[in-house]
Amino acid sequence: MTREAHVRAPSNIALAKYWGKADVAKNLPAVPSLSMTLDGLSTYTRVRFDPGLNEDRFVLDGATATGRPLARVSELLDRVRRQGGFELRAEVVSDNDFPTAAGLASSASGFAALALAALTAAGESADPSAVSALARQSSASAARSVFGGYVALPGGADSAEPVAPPEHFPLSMLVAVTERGEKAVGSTAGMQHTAATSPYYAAWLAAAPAVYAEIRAAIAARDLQALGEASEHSALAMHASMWAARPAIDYFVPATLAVLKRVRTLRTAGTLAYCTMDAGPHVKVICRPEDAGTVISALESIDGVRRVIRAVVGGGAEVISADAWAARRSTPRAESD
Ligand code: 2P0
Repeated sequence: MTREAHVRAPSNIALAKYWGKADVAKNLPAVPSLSMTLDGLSTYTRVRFDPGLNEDRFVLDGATATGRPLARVSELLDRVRRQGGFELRAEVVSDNDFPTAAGLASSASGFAALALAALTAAGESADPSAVSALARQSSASAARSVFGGYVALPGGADSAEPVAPPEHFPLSMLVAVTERGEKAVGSTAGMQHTAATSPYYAAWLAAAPAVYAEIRAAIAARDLQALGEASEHSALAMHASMWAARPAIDYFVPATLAVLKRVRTLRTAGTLAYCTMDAGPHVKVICRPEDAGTVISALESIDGVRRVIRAVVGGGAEVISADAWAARRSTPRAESD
C-alpha cells in the first residue's frame, strides 16, 4: 500500500442545481445537475494511513477537527478501508486556498480531494468514476469536482461525468461575497426540510430535468445567453422551493438582491452576465472573460459586497507531489474576514 497521497481538488458551481435526494441513505440526487469546475478555489489534501494511529485525525486549515466534520471524514475512510480490507487509521490534512471566513461551501472540493487522496493512498483504483462515486456518498456536489470543465451528475446517478473540457467554452465566474446571513441551514437539512414541507418541491422536481437539458444544450452550442438565462432560472426556482417551505429557508441578505438587480441592469446595458446562488447569501456571476473587469467594477460598487473572487473554468482533481502540496500549504492565504 502506498499509504500516503497528496492531491488538489477544485470547487464547482452548479449551473443546473441539485436540490433534493432520490435516496437519502445512499445520497443519490433527485434531479440532474450540471456544473462548472473552478480554477480559483481549491482544497489541498494529504491522506496518510499510519500504523501508529489509534483513531483518524483531521486537520482543516490548521485546526484539529472533531465532532461531525471528523465523523464525515471517517465515514469516507471507512468505505475505503472496507473496500481495501485493512484497518489502518489515517491522518488527513486539508487546506482551502480560499478564505473559510468568506462562507463559501468547501464540501465539494473537500470531499473530492479526500476521495482521491484516500483511494490513492490505499492503493485502490482511483479512476475518476470510482473517485466520483465515493465523493458523492459524502456530498453529492463533490462528485462533480472530480472532473474539469463542465460536468453532469444525472438524477439518481452513482457518479458524475464530464460534459465538455474547459477550453470548449471559457467563461468567468465572479463570486460576490456578501455579509453572512443570520443562520446557516446546511444543504442536507435544507433539502430534507424543503422536500417535507414545501408545496413547490414537487414542481421543482418536475421542472428541473428540462432546465438541465437546456443548460446542457447551451454549453454544447457555446451560447452564453441561453446558458445564463436557464442557469439563473434554475437557481431562482431552487430558492423559490425553499421560500415556500414552512418555516421558509431564506439565504438572502439585502446585498444578494442588490447584486441580482445590478446584473440585470448590466444586461440591459449590453453586458452578458447572469447570476447563480447556492445555499448561502453570496451571488456568483457568469460572464465572458473579456467582460469580467466591467462586471467586477459593478459588483464592487454595491453596498454589502465585501469582495469579489474571480475564477475561470478549470481542470479537475489531481494527484500532486509532496513538494507541490507543501509549497501550497506554506503560501499565505488570501486575507480572511
Ligand atoms: C449544487 N448545492 O448543485 C447545490 C445547489 C447547494 C445548492 O450541492 O447533502 O453539500 O452533502 O449531498 O453536495 C450543496 O449540497 O449536499 C449543493 P449533500 P451538498 O451545488
